[in-house]
Amino acid sequence: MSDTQSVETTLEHGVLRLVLNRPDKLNAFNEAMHEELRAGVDRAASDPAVRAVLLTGAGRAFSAGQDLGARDPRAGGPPPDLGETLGRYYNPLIRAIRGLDKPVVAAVNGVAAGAGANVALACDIVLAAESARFIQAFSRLGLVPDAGGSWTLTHLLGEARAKALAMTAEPLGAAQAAEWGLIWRAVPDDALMAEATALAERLAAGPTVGLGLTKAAIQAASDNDLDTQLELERELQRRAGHSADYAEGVAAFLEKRPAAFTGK
Ligand code: T3D
Repeated sequence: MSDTQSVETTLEHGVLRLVLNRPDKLNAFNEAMHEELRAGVDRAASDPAVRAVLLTGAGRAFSAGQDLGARDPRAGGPPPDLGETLGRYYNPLIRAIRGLDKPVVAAVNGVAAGAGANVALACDIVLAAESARFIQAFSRLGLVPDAGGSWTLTHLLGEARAKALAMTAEPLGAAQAAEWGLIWRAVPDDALMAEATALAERLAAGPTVGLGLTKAAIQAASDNDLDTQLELERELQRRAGHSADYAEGVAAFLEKRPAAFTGK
């Protein structure tokens, strides 16, 4: 069921599918799209029926980043406070995706530019159509990478590649992005949605508590030393061990049958 204009939202088989839906603007972010996407992520957090999220774009693009139609300097007036937009929309969105205790899959169906690229890269598992490109378009406008891009690129690729991508704004193809470890996998265009849906449904049928804790552990690893991370693993494993899905997983193993996880 579609319930919004700028982001189409459907829930099926435990997967909340969020489709950025401004295809005539290559799904560029305006305020309405920000608000609807944020509402979708918030629903994923609060609705126990949601056990995974799939984020993709309508039409030929994933997202071209900020809607530049709302940034026309020829309209006159003082320069916009771009820090305000980041503080109000992009930063909370990235924090919400990273903080969500459920898996988020991105299916990058076409070009992902500027903040559009970095929203995709904030997701937990990123699949991209072979024809898709990631463009750190900011330098073409005199801006810096945002939506977490300066952090994500540097953590995943290292300074050399992060700086080159950000300073040149050269498009990075999906296959190269996968080879460099920026995304999980490049997929033939006509197979993308089926593969991404199957992956999201598989995750949605998984041990949701354990997957959420796994996400938290891996995200924390970038900033922790080994001792701190070992202590974190101990704490998270204690919590995972209290989940119903852990009991089910062990029972299923001992009974030589597939586990039927409930997400609890
Ligand atoms: O501002 C703040 O609040 C700070 C936050 C900033 C975050 C950012 O994301 S800054 C970066 C903004 N994004 C860009 O700079 C990318 C701009 N777009 C492009 O460079 C190109 O469109 C693409 C490389 C993504 C795709 O090129 P192409 O040739 O496939 O398509 P196109 O012809 O350029 O675009 C198709 C239509 O989408 C076109 O509209 P038209 O002429 O058919 O009516 C184009 O104007 C529109 N479009 C594409 N990107 C945007 C956009 N409209 C508004 N905003 C866009 N970002």
